[in-house]
This record gives sequence, C-alpha cells and structure tokens, in this order.
Amino acid sequence: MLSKTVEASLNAQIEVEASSSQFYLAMASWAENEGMNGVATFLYRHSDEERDHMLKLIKYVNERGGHAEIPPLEKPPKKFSSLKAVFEQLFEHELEVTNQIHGVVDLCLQEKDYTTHNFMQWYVSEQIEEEALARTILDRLNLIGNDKGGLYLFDRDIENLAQNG
Ligand code: OFO
Repeated sequence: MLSKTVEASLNAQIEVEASSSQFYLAMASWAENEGMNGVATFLYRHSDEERDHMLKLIKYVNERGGHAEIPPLEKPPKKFSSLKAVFEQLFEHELEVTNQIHGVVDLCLQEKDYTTHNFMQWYVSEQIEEEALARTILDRLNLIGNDKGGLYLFDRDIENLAQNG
C-alpha cells in the first residue's frame, strides 16, 4: 500500500512524464515541418517512450492501492530557433527529469517504501541512457555546426538511431 506522500510524488512524476511526451511531440512536429524527417521520427519515438514511462507509473500506482491521476497539460512551444536549440532543451529537460526522479527515490527511502524504491530503479537507469544519448547528439551537432551536408547526414543517421535504438 502506498503512503499518501509517495502516492502524491508518483502522481507528480506522472505529470512530468506526460509533459515530456507532449514537449517532444511539439519538437517532432516542428522538425517535420522543417523537412527534417529523420529528426522527426526520432522525436516522435521519444515522445512515445515518455508516454510509456507515464503509463508504467499509472499502472503501478493503481496496482499498489493508490489512484493515478491524469493531469492537464500545458501547451508546449510551437517553434524552436534551431535544431541545436531543440536538443539543448531536450537535454536540459532530461536533467530536470533526473532530479525529479531522484526526489521520488529519496522520498521512498525516507518513507521506507522499498517496493516503490525498487520500482523507481528502472527510471534511474533509464535516465543514465537518456542523458548519454542527448549528450552524444549535442556533441555531434556541435561538430557539424552550420554545415548543410553534415546536417543532411545527421538527419539520415538519427533516423537509424530511431530504428535501432
Ligand atoms: Fe526522458 O525520461 Fe521519462 O523518465
């Protein structure tokens, strides 16, 4: 059985995952409009993954005797200034998500909720991968700079990353 405080922090995390999904969906739509189909595919997939993260939390909360709340969502930005800005924002966003996840884990320890602590470890590991991926992408974009050919290849390669990842 979940304590009220753990339930509330998991519900807050549901909102974080839902907003991440929405944010990446907006980025995907922007990229598609800019003709960067590989980037759009990658971001649509990323958005789906965040929705899965949200669903996993919803199911867990309900399974443990809590009530998962479905949050309203803020409208994400429509435009982004550049491809690099998209991935910078994505990286920053993931760093914040990591902090939030660590906050939930911390609360689990305070409340001695070892079951939820164990459940949350999946999110802790996932964040390591997501941060690493975002860092790799940003490094590549920094190398490419404004080189059109480089950006073309980046768009093609990231599509492969989306298929294989
Ligand atoms: Fe991007 O991460 Fe969910 O948790």
